[in-house]
Amino acid sequence: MVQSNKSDSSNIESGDIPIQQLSINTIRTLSMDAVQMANSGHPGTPMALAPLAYQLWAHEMKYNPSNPSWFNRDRFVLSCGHASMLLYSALYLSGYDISLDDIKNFRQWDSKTPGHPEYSLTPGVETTTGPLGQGFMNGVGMAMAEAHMAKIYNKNNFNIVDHNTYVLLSDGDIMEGASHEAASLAGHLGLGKLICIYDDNKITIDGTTDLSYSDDIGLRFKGYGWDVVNLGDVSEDCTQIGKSINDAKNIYDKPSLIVLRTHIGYGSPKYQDTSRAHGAPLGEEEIIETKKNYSWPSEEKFLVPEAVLEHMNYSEKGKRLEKEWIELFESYSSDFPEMAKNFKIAISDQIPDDFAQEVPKFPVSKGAIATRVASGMVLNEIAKKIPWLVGGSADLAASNNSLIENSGDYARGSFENRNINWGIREHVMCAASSGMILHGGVRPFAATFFAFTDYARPAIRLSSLMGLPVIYVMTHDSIGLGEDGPTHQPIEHLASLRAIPELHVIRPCDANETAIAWNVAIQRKNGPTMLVLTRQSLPILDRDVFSSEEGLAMGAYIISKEEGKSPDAILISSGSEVALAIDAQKILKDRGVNVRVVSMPCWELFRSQEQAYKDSVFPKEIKTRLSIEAGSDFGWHEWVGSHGDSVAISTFGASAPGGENFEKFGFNISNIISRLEKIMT
Ligand SMILES: Cc1ncc(C[n+]2csc(CCOP(=O)(O)OP(=O)(O)O)c2C)c(N)n1
Ligand SMILES: [Mg+2]
Repeated sequence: MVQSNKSDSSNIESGDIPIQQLSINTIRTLSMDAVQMANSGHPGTPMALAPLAYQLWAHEMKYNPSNPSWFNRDRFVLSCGHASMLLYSALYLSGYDISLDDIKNFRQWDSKTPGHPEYSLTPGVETTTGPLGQGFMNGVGMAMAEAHMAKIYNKNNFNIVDHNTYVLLSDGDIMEGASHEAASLAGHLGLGKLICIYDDNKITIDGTTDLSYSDDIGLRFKGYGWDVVNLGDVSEDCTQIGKSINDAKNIYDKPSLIVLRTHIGYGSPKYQDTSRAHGAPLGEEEIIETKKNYSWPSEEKFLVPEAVLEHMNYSEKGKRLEKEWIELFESYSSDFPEMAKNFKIAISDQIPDDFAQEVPKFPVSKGAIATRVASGMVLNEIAKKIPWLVGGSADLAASNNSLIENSGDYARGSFENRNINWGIREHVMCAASSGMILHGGVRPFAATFFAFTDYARPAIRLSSLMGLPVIYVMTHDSIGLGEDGPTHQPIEHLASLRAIPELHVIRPCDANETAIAWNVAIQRKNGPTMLVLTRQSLPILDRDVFSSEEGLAMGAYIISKEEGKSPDAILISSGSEVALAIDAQKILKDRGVNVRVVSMPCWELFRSQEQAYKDSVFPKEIKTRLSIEAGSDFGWHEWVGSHGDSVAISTFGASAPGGENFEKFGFNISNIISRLEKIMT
């Protein structure tokens, strides 16, 4: 660090400091000032990585700040989302729709510059990051989507899909188990367009990394099949950084990891290379001393030299890049009109108008069929209509019925295929599915056993937070799966997933509800849907006798009406227990108890209905309500009320045949009747 006594504006204006260094120091000081003003945030990493950010946004990346959604832009993911001021400073200086006031509003209510980057809030932010490791996995999905689209749509000299995904990784990102899934999959697939930079600063919150970590990162990633370059201690050397990025751009068959030794809190006399620089404002005095070290006017705050704004503004270049691409796309359209049309449909996820009519119906004559099996049949019909639907399972494709029959395996060299073999990697499966949607041009589904949503919950939560329409296909949904036993039998899962805001959890009761569930999931564009499906066969309900399965779209509907004007009680059920509730209704009728059966496959959809509809399903005066669902009763009070009760499971399941489990856990007519009688008296 070169010490300088000059610390007034004359120094900045004199032209003594090269524009590159001025730009880097602007990123640094903006980050320090914003964190200080917010009195919270993470200054140290933006200070250290300012040269890298400068090099990426000013020289290496292809983007158009005037149109952040230009399809062929490079994607940048700040996996270590806590360093958000690095991203905001870079986006502001390169000309995105972010003002200096937005920077000053860092971390404030309703600002464009939240504590951690949030997708759709800030132009140029490609994904929401903060939980370490997630951004890495999203980036893998983006690169997978790019490879898929490039393989399908690029023709002759028309590389209409041709861009890189850059991901910035911190020690935390690399330590998280998620990084193993991400790196292993990316290496296996040979995602050459994925370029990750590891911020090797040897500091985390609790101190130096040697407290908890001594991996040989180069060896680890080489083992995964990556190209690894250890740049060493050159974090101030933009030429070397630029060269390594260019080398990485020219590697097409392997993802790249650039390991860059950096110094957190760079330039801070007291805090450089200490964890103190990680997550707290430096303090006014330390900022003054640090600015002196940068030869920066030490008393000035949020100083942005005109020359830097001019130098870093990428608008003209960005517009030119996009224009060139539009011209390329126009020529492509005249040579390959059908492909161009399909490309546009795919990137806008344009579901055909008549799609709902194409969803299959299952006649009662088909006999009993598991909802997972029905799902597989529906999926294959849908896949014909929506060729940009891709997806797969975490090594349970046959059990999840998640194979698209007329397509092959998505793999190195055959990225055009639609069946993704995620391997036993539920977490990256879900997070990369989000990444694929964020990239655009594909609509992914992700499948595993319902109990193993636990392995992917952080990614499912983020897809909900971002409002991404991933479709989760979760089979083996209860004790009904049988002999595999309690490790595999979901109990609290329905409740815990229903607790995630914006996630639609749908548990259909038969094959026809399953078909409607798929339709509802496909049509939803502003958030994820989880289909919760049985392993075991379920009867197909005769819709000439019972209400139409279309009721699923309302979240809950009267599937089997009471006799006469008003019921004595309401049985509310979902999935495999609905048929049982209907059987109980018959027996109760013989005993002179007149009940209504409500199929309630999706709480979230039902909540969004008008009050009048909700009251028509659950009339306020009918307080005798019993829910029947093979899972925790947590949350059911919302529907059964204080007079109601729940036939549910409050322990773990058991290893036994599914039918026996149901019997033993009280999912039988006699228990339903006795529980109902208790609340009727
Ligand atoms: C999954 C997860 N666990 C914990 C945290 C809290 N946290 C934020 S940053 C961080 C580690 C900081 O070290 P590093 O990732 O190396 O970032 P640096 O301080 O070097 O910028 C932790 C534990 C988190 N954001 N996400
Ligand atoms: Mg670190």
